[in-house]
Amino acid sequence: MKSLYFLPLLLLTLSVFSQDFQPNYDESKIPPYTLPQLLIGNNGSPVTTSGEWALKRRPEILTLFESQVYGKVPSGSVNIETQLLKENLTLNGKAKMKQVRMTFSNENGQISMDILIILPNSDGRKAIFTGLNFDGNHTIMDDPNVLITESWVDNDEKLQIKDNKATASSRGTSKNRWPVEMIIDRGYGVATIYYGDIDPDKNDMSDGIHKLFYEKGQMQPKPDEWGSVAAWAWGLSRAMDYFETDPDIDARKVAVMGHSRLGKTSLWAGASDPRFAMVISNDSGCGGAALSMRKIGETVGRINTAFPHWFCDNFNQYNDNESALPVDQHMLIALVAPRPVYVASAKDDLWADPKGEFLGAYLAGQAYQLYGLDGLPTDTMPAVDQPIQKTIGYHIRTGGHDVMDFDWKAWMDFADMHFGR
Ligand code: GTR
Repeated sequence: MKSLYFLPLLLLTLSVFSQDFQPNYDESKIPPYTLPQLLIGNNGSPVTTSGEWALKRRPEILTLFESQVYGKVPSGSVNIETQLLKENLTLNGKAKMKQVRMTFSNENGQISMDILIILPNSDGRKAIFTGLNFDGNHTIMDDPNVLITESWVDNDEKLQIKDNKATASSRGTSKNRWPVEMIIDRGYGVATIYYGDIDPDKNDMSDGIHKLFYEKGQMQPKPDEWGSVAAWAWGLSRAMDYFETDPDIDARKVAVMGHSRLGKTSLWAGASDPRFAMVISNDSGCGGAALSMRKIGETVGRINTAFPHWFCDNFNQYNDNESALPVDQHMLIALVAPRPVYVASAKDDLWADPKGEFLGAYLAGQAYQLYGLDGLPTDTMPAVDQPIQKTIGYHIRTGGHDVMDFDWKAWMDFADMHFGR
């Protein structure tokens, strides 16, 4: 996804980052930096009330993230057709499962995304956790009723995936990240979508949802138009459109959750779509909850080189040039205010910069204070495995880059608190 305009910059970036990127993990080697001010408007005046925040400052920041980081959704439209494909009981009758297909089409083409929904088998609308998955809906549980994605998937020897086609060999292989039964037992539902249904995770902008929004002759997004993260977030918002129509779901209690690149996505989905009542990012790192200006672990230049399709092309301007950024990631988290937001880190996940993720969450607190709500109480990180849960939540757990039961338990406690259970 590289327009010619950016060719010189791209060549420079490749030479600097491709061969021997050496991540810095030493706090004492972080270059001095000055973060952009969350509560000073573009015109230089301070923002002191929630009204000024909501009406002026928040839209300014949102626009900056749209044009400089994730890219905006182009104007244009698609027809949406929603179809209930399959409905059955699962988990020994404890839960009901629905599979809903949303098909997006226009004169440029057609794609479909399947939402797998599992809800406690009892009366009443349910609060749910929704999030994208990496390998297909059929990987999150063993139930053979879950349809196998027909979309492009990455080849994977371990999962026996060849020719970019998923098969039953990968069924249930992500179930450790999706403790569905534990979630159902706590009274919540789960709704998940394979991210590749929305946009295959490869540097090819001729497929996925991007293509449906091209103007005549357009081959790739413009420099300020959406990369894959924003496309995946768009898919989550379309799922939200569906949740609003499902009588079994309480659409006012939808928590959007994601891990790693999909944690960057859940933050952007929650920032750009206020219908998500709670936002959770797990190990989201660079381009997620971590402050870019710390340049520790993964950096902007490195991420744009390794994954040129995730962000908009304008984001390349900040490769090894973080001090020029008009926003940093604490401002992304602040866009969720006053809704509850949770940032989770893992102790051994240094690539994602746990301290930078913590500081992002801590500094976002300024926006919450305007609403009289509590963010994180201090700028000192909590001990490992000791969640802090205010309107902003944070924990750093034992272990590495993954989603574990510890994380889910903490998020459900947080949801109990904020969803009034
Ligand atoms: C890494 C990438 C991270 C993170 C991760 C993932 O390779 O550098 O930013 O997104 O992938 O999504 O698993």
